Amino acid sequence: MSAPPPALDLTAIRADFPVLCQRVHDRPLVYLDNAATSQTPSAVIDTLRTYYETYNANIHRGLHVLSERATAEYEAARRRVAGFVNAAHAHEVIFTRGTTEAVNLVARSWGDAHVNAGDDILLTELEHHSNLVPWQMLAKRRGATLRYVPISPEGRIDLEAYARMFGPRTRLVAVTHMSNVLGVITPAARIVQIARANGVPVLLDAAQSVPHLAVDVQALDADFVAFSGHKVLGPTGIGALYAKEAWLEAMDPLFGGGSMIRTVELHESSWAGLPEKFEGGTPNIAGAIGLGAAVDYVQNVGIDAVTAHEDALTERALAMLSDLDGVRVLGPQDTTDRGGVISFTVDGVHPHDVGTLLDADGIAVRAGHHCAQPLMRKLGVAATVRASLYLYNSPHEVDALAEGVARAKAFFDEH
Ligand code: 7TS
Repeated sequence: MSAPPPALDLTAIRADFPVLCQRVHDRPLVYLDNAATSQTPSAVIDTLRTYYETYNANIHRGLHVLSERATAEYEAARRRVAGFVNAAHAHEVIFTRGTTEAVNLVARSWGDAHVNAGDDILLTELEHHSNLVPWQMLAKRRGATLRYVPISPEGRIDLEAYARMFGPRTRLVAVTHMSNVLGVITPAARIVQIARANGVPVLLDAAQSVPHLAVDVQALDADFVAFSGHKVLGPTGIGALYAKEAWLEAMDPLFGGGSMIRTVELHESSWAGLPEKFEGGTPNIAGAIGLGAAVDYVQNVGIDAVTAHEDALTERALAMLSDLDGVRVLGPQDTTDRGGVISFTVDGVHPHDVGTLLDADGIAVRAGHHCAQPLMRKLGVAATVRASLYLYNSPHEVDALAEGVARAKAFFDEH
């Protein structure tokens, strides 16, 4: 067994996040909405500032010093992101606006070429709308059918049912790697193995996993992996699609325009090589470079140490919340194959009211359907309160959450 990862130096880490050092409603901010978006360390803010202050320029075209530097930093960021998820080649990482754009890119560029009338696509009942609606749109365009792998009451994928769902017309499996509602971590490697045995490619929605656990795209052997920069300490408006080189080589681009062509004639064009073929137009240069700095930051802390820290906080939160009368935590009740996304309901109190009362205490959570309406229906709830953790959260903040929820419950019991 390898040695456990070192404990995080929370004081030092928190000092790296200027936004955390503020008061909200005259209380210290307790930021527990990391599944929606994460906060930005000074290293990333400084990287963006340096870009705009010293070498803001368009890439892959200028002959001048600024453009050459911007191009070099942009491509270095691609290598950093590729290294972070252990892609075999940097050009297997396509910068996108985020997970949503990455999934849509595959649904269009890959889906339109491979999915036909009568085919089916396997999804699960756990999916975020971003890994559901693009497939509905594809199915409508092509006359295909979506089929959903069932889940257990705590949100575990039924692997036996999954294995039985493959047929001769199954073209793709698209599945989340970590639920943004229940924190369930899906058995991605096993999911891919079973799909591979059936000759079917797999897209992993890694929006919630890449920020919080080691994701090795080669070990997982996934064909497509989508994630967002803003959930992994990076800027908004930047994310990535990892795809195996052979797929990217074979796929047509989604966006036509500058930078993605080799030659353009009046009536036809030929495409540039990878990765430019999929990055038509001026990309989010600053965002990509900022994302490179963000994954560097996470790597310096150590992703296994981040996971261990969040596991400890999750255990504490599960124990404290389950101890409260009338509070029901959804999803797995321990940290086995579970991340720090904790959805719960409070008897007799609407989740939005819990969220509003917590906000008055300076505690930021999300309440609602979390862009997973089919999952909500499956769980038999209209909405939940959701607290989601990251590397800068402290045990003290988990305590503040539990106290805040207890206060909210008591307030509604009295009124
Ligand atoms: N997939 C999952 C599992 C997600 O959690 C999200 C965002 C997305 C896809 C879409 O990512 P985007 O960056 O393209 O928007 N999830 C959430 C959330 O849970 N609350 O706000 C955004």
